[in-house]
Amino acid sequence: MSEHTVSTPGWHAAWLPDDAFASLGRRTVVVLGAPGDGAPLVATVVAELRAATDRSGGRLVLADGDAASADGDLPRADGDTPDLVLAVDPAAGLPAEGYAVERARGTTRVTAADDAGLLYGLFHVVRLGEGAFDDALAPSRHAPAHAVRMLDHWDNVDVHDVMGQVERGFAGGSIFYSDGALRDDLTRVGAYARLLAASGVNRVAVNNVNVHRTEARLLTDRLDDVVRLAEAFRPWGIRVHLAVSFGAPMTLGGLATCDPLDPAVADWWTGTARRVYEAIPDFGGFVVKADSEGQPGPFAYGRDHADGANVLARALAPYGGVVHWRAFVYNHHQDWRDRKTDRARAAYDHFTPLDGKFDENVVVQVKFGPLDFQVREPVSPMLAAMPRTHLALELQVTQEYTGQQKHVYYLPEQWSEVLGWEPWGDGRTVSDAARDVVAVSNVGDDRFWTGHPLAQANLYGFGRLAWDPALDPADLLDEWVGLTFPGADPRVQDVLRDLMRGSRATYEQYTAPLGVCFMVGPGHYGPGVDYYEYSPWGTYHFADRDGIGVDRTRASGTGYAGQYPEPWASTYESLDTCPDELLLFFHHVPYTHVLHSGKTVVQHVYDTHTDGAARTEEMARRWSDLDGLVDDALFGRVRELLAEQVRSAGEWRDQVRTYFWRHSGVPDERGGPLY
Ligand code: GCV
Repeated sequence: MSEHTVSTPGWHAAWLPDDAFASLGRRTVVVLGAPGDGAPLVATVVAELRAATDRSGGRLVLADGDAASADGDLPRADGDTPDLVLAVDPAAGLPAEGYAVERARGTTRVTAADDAGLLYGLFHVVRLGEGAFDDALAPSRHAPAHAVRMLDHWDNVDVHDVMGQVERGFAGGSIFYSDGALRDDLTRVGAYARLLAASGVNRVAVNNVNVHRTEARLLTDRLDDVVRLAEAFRPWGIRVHLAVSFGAPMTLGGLATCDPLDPAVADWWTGTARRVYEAIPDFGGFVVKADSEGQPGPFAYGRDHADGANVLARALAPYGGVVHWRAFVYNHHQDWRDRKTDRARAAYDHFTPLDGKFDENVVVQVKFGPLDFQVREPVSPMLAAMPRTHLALELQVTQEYTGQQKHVYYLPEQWSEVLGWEPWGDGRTVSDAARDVVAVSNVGDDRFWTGHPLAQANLYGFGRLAWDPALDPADLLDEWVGLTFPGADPRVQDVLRDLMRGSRATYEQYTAPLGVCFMVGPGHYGPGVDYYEYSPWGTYHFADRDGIGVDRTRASGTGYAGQYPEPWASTYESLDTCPDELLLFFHHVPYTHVLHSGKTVVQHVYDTHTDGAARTEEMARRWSDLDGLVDDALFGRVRELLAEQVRSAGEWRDQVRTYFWRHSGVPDERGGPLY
């Protein structure tokens, strides 16, 4: 449990405070053809509208008729022209989950493809606030870029000895489980589902991909727990997935093997999937971490990952379920003396030879970079190398390496860069290459949901970017501020812009420089320049008195740069063209190597660390301007965490600067302290 967990009931409203519905709630709203037509999400929309209009004095009218009949003459609400009409119209030619918004003759109209579209259309109107009723509102059509927008929870049912209740969780315990069991009261899960629906998320995997003993049983004799979770998510259009262990036929089924090509193993998965669907007809599917960091997998039987994924996929196929099979496969028993093995190469080397061998309902889930959710690493080349395989891009909302929800780090800035990156340099993006977008959740039972209240913006931003990767992170930030702090003093927006825009760049400045990865201490928090350097998990910087960085070129290094298509293979291969921010990821260079910026590597490190840490002090000062302008508890929490960020950034600054000084012997030309 974090020190922030409160025992009293109640939680922060995040981006759905009642006031965010005020513009809508004051109006006369008509829902056409609802409810009771077998579309449960329409009932959710009606309940939201009823609550909003009751609170703010508006009026809700449920009218008969379909959307088409209302085209000319909008339904009258006892003589009034309605301000807002919402209707599902399957004939409107909108993509699944999509909706259109237009305004004419004093009425705003939301036409949805289906009931999910109606729900998303409602939240669109909420986001617009008064703007939804402005005659200047331009007509617009909306549909998700990605059909599957999923959050993976790394929640354990039992508290794990090392990883706790939520692996890499920084916001208290799990909102699902407590003390070895599903919580009795799932009201908060419903509130969470509502927040997710308002951001655009439509799938949730409810347990850790490291599937331990108790958690494995969610698939079988603890399935009732998953049934209850599915019930809590269903009214919000969210389907539930389960992380399962590849070893389940042995550990749960009592078989002597889990060889994917053994017919008894296939039968076990078939029977198990059937029972899951009998209990949860809209179950989403399985998430699998196999042959990865000690989890069982097909390698033990001389089989490959396609064999492994397909046996599960065939069990799910009759019901429309999918397998998200993770590509996070690498050797975590490396020898730092071995300079050939390169963790960055591993996923590509294992998976790309299998392109085209995965069944239709397998989605290979790829972390955005080749290592592990670092502040700066190149985009994984695998995302461009499996054209005959469905891929999911995996992001991490929980800030494992990015400040653990103690540091302000507005992740959409980084995700937007990843989603929009063009692997072939020809306009096609990562978002085009990945069918699904998935992220590890940052939520816990903390009253602010995310520990750091400002980390709520990351959760919100994930859903919005998964829906529309072209959204500008700066606009998304304003949108989140507008919803979370409705009617606040304009200084709130100014300060939050100041703190959060560019916060990824600030974090990068004071932590691992120029694409060197890890450099983190135990638990992946705080500086540990050599902490991983001689460990079996990989070697990340090879610093000595002459230079630093990993040679990943084809010419003289591990060859990783050659996993990219052109133009990137050549761009990264050459010192002349490799972008500064990734220099040490791809090249080993002397400390005096001159960057494109004109600075030497070592002076760049001195300067960025000094400036980045100083910036956190400014951030803390800026926040103090909001005393009295935002909720006291929220103000206090952020102030406390900023103090920790300032402390931690100072520690990073001093350790990294001193490390570079002691290894290079080059003084800081600006003359800052070195120890
Ligand atoms: C769930 C990193 C994390 C692990 C995590 C793993 C993964 O290595 O440190 O806690 O395990 O990624 O993504 O499977």
